[in-house]
Amino acid sequence: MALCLYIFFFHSAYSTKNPNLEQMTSDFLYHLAVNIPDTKNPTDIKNQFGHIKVVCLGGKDARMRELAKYIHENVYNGKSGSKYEKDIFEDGHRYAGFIVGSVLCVSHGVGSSTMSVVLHELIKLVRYAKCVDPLFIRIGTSGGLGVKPGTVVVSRKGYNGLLCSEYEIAILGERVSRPAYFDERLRKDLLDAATSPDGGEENAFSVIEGNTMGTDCFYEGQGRLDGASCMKANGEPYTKADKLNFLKRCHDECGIRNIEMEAPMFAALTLHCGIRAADVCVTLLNRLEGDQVNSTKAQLKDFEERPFRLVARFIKRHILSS
Ligand code: R2B
Ligand code: URA
Repeated sequence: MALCLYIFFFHSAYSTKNPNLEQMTSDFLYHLAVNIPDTKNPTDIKNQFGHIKVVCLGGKDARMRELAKYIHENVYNGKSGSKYEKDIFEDGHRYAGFIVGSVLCVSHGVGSSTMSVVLHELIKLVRYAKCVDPLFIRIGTSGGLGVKPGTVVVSRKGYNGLLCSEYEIAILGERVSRPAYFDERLRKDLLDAATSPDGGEENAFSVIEGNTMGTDCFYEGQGRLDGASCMKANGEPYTKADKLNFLKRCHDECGIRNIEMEAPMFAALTLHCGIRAADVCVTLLNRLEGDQVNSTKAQLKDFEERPFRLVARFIKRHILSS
C-alpha cells in the first residue's frame, strides 16, 4: 500500500533539474516576459496557469493562435470561457502563447536552439504554477520518408543528423549526450485517438508511428539539393544518388519516417525533467521524391490542421473525460 502511494505521488512526478532554483526567491522568464516576484508563493502564476493539463507547442505564432481557436470550438464547443485570442507572452516579443481551457498553446520558432529557450522557461512555469503532471505535445510539420504527404507521424524516438538517437549539447566545454525517446503511453493514447470511432473521421488521413530525425539545418542537414550549399565532408558536392542513399539508410536502418528540426532536443529535455511528451507532425512532402515544399495554400491549411484534429480528439477522450 505504502509503495503504491509512493509510486502514485512521486514516481510520475516531473521536476526541474536545477538545485539553484531552490535558492532563488524571484525569477524572471525573460523570453516570455513572465515575472515571478516570489517563487515560494507564486499566487498569480498558480491562478493563471495552475489548471493547465496540456502544453501544445508549434513553430508559428499564427498556427498556435489557430490551434487555440480550434480547441475552443472543437474541444470546448465554443464554451472554453477563456480569452483564447490574447497572446499572453506578447511583451517578450519572441514567442506567442494562448490559453484555452486547460490547454496552453505556445509557438517555438524554428530549430532546437530556439525551441529549447522556450522549453526551459515553460518547464519552470508549470513547476511554479504547480500544474499536475502536464503533458507537452509538439504539433509540427515535417518532410516524410516513404509516406504519403499529409500523413501524421507520432514519434517514437528522435534521431540526430548522425543517425544516433540522442541529443548532444555542449555544456561547460564538454559534450553531454542525453537519450531522446518519447513517452510510450502518451504515444499509444494519441494513436488510439486516431483510430477510435468517436469522431467518425478516423480514415480521413493516416496516422502512423515512426522515428523522427531532427536536424540543425533544413538544407544540407536534411540532405537537400536546393540549399545555398550542397557539399559533403570532403568538400565535394553531393549528388541526388548520395541524397537518396542517405535517406534510404534513415528509413531502412533507423525506422525514420519523417524529418524536422526539434525532435531530439524536445524528447531529451522533457525526458530529463520527467515530463511526458509527444511529437505529432504532419508530412508536407515525400523526401524520396523531392526537396521543395510547394504545397498550395489550401493544401498546407488542410495538412497543418491534421495534427490539430488528432490532438483535439486525444484531449477530449483522454484528458477532459478523466
Ligand atoms: C519543421 O518545419 C520547420 C522548418 O521549416 C521546423 O521548425 C520544423 O521542425
Ligand atoms: N520541415 C522540415 O524540417 N523539413 C521538411 O522537409 C519540411 C518541413
